[in-house]
Amino acid sequence: MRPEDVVNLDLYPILDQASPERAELVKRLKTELDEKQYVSLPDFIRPEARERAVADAKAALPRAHHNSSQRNCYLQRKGDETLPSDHPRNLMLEASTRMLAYDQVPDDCPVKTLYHWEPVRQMVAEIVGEEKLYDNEDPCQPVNLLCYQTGDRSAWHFDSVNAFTMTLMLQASEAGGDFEMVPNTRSDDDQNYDYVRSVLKGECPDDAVSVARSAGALCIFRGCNSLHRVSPVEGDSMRVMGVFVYEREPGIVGDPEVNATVYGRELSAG
Ligand SMILES: O=C(O)CCC(=O)C(=O)O
Ligand SMILES: [Fe+2]
Repeated sequence: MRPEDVVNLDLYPILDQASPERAELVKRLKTELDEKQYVSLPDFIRPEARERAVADAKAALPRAHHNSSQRNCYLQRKGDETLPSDHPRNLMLEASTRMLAYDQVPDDCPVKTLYHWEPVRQMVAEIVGEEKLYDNEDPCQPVNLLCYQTGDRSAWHFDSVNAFTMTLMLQASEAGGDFEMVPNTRSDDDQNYDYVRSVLKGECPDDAVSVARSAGALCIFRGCNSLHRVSPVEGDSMRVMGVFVYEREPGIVGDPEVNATVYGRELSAG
């Protein structure tokens, strides 16, 4: 499929850099991201492209890496014995997801077509306030298909490395699978452990916003300082999410240890 047939250009006229419609759209989305820490772009891809990507995910699913683990919200599997047992670093939460790495997704899958298309990359750059973004060049990380079957979930966490995260809902679950976020749970210079603990313990449910995600919706969020999770998926429909990583510099590849954990890749000896 051509990129023009993947992206819904009727709703998102991103092709003409000079058009006032595009400028207006990007400005609105940037303001929303700055205010809420997330912004959702409904019907960003066309139904045929979405269906193709779901079919690709289903075909590759037997090779997916099943991540099933206890971890804290900093994505660590080990706590810190020097801290109290109810310190956020010692609160271990259960997560279970099925991960398809970039090199397990067919090259003509619409999620790759979209990711590598300059008009999308440039639109995202402007929304997140970067002059320019680059594709990640790791064999595993640039584009993933993250699948959630019945009972799968992602536990409260902060995203570690990236200033923003971009996801695309390809297929929603029948029930559950809600993306929830507590905006600005911490800041760059304050870990805010007491508040983080309250959220992890379920003591402030009203602070979490549930981000509506219909199939086809693109979401850009700042997950570094805002705790977020995906509630357990219910029903037979697999929740399929495209996850995209753009970089501020060219030539970025991932950390082999991260790839071992997230994608189940062997760490080469030495
Ligand atoms: O599956 C989702 O909606 C969220 C995934 C997530 O937390 C992430 O990619 O950082
Ligand atoms: Fe995340």
